[in-house]
Amino acid sequence: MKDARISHLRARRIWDSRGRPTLEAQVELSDGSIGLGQAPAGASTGRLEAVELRDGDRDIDHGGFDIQNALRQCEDLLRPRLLGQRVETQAVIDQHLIDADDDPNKSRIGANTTIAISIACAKAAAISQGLPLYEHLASSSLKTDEKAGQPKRWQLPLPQIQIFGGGAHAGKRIDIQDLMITCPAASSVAEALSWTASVYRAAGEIMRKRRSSFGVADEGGWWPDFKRNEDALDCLVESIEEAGLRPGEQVWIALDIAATQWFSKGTYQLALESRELKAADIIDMLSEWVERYPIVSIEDPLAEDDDDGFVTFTKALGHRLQVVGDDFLVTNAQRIRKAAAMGAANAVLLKPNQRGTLTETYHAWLAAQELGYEGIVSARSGETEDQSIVHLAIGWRVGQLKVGSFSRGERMVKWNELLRLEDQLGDRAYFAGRNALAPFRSR
Ligand code: 2PG
Ligand code: MG
Repeated sequence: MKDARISHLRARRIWDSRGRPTLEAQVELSDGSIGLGQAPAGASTGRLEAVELRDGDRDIDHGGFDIQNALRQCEDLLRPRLLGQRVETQAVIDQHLIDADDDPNKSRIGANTTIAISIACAKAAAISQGLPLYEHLASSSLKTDEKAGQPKRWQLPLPQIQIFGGGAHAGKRIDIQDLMITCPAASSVAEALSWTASVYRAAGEIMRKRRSSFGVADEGGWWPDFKRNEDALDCLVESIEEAGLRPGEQVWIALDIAATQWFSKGTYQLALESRELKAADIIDMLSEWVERYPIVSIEDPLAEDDDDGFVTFTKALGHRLQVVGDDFLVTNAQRIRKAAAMGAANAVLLKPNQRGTLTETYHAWLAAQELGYEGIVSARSGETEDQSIVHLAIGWRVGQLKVGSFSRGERMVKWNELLRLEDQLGDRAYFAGRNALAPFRSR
């Protein structure tokens, strides 16, 4: 690589898919390469996520969501530290960001500030080297990890795609947050997305025929209008069948319960059905669903602090189901190690802004691999046109990718990028398909 160093760093306010302010970082190198990085934002965030810096005062601009403070951190604190630095090794540039805050959770400078810069640096470095981002990410992480050898063939992740969006993304209209499908039996990304399009359309038709509301939730899934949570699951199975596909053979269900959102004063509250449940009741209810529906993956079945519940659930169902920790593991290598020691969960959601740098996200993925956990790179409910998570999944060889539903531009740019890369890579890549999911590998 040429001796390219950061010559300009600028952060600006842009707007995310919920119309809220977010931060875009622009990094320019001495050879003229420019990288842009944009911070996504969650709605159902884990207590232990790295801190998103917002101005916080509801009486001032944009309901407290503005990011003037984060912009100042970039200008006053990070810019002087980063100017003149080289970017070809991501771990080195990210260490500067990590060192700028005494708090590993980045409460001073904000993980939204650092993730935007971290991504912008990776993109600028890729451009400077004339490499696609996924290839730069693979080779840049190689230097810190000998296991990550440059793959002979790239792996394209299996998508998890939302059909109905509930919970915090749909005014709690139903309790389950994400009702998704995954198509491990498809032969390619193109086929998986084509099946998904048919299911998404069929679900929309069913909602229209029932004269249910047919707007969309935050991530583009149909706005749910059901009396019981199970009605949504029944409707999802019906949509798969209406699309001419076989549930449990071609298309499977993946759920994000986001149970932290249900937890209040020591119990789990299902608002839709006016029920109050204990952890054991939730486990019974989900076990029943797993018997009745073709469910292959459940994310956050219990609240983020319910270690015992997670362990019991994983013991009961972990052999036949992917048990994903999102709020529970917060993309944190330490939390993953602790969970593995307890026997809680068997897969981790990887959200770069939950930690604040690409390198820390990668370390979470390395810890997960060592411990035999699956990985799913994930977008947030508040997104931008940034496509870098698609490249992360490919470059780091993560088996699955979750970016919300099959509508709205901020989602479709990512699915279309994955399709584009499948087409461009041809024989140099293969679709992860069934191999991405442990329950299918052991069958
Ligand atoms: C999640 C994500 C995406 P949010 O919980 O997995 O669905 O939601 O970004 O609001 O945390
Ligand atoms: Mg989640």
